[in-house]
Amino acid sequence: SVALVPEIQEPSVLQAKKNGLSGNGTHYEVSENYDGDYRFAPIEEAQVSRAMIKRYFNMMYERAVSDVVIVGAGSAGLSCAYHLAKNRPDLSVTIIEANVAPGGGAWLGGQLMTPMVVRKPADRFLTELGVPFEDEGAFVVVKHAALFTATILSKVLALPNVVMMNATAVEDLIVREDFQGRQRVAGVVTNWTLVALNHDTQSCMDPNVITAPVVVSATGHDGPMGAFSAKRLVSTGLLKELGNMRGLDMNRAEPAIVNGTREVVPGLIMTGMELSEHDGSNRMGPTFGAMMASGIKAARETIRIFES
Ligand code: AHZ
Repeated sequence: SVALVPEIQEPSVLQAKKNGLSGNGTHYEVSENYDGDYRFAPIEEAQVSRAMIKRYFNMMYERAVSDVVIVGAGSAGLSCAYHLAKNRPDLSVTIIEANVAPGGGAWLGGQLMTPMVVRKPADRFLTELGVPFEDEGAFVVVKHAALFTATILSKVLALPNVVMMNATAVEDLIVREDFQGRQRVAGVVTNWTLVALNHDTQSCMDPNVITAPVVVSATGHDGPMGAFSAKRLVSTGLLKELGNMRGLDMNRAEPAIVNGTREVVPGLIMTGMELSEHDGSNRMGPTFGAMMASGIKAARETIRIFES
């Protein structure tokens, strides 16, 4: 039979020599000499493409059926992912993030300033992650919000049961009737974010799907894409109307978000500031403890569903 897709050969000795390198095809002479003789192992350009493509599309293939999909990789979504994936290594956790850069608003504190304020007792989560802070009594301050976000991102992505597709938007929810006749969220509908933003400029660009028994929505408050699931629940008739986020009140807002974190419709757990739009609770502004504690609670709720 004729191979339609040829195997890429290891860069040949000839090619290696042409590039001024010596080697026998598998063992290349490399040099980490920074004084003008730094030599890399040779590569065929297509090897780079295939190294990425096969991993990415294998990942998409496998995660088309996931145990949990987390929508949004802001402070709430990442806190949920960390607690969930660490405590249940048997569950496949798939994070979908619309932006190229995961982290949501948690690269900064408030008004584009870098320090991040976390009210006690949520500082315990920082200690668990190994993020240093200054203690101010009732609250602690991380010197730069990016220190929290970079640390939790690196820990989440290192967990073997977690994958993240960024630059990918959740465009819709899969909603099915369960055996009791109740409407149940059973997964998400995805598209590349660049496509999701261009549905008005091109003819139909159909999406893709990921099924999961539990979806955790952590898409933040209203914005270009925010409060996605809360709004979609309204347009599908599963929620009568949006509560709409109320004005800033730190003391009311933070406990309301954490204590309100729950399965808002069967199969869909909501966490973080998206809940303020769903429930009509206050915003807290630049204090992040509620995002961490709400993410952890969403993870616990998810585990409870899998254990029931
Ligand atoms: O890109 C969004 C962000 O990274 C992502 N997202 C939104 N819609 C999406 C969709 N598909 C995939 N349809 C989507 N991803 O969700 C992430 C939300 O992160 P965030 O930081 O905006 O929300 P959060 O709830 O994790 O943290 C909120 C932080 C805030 S806002 C606030 C206030 O305004 O008072 N206070 C705090 C602490």
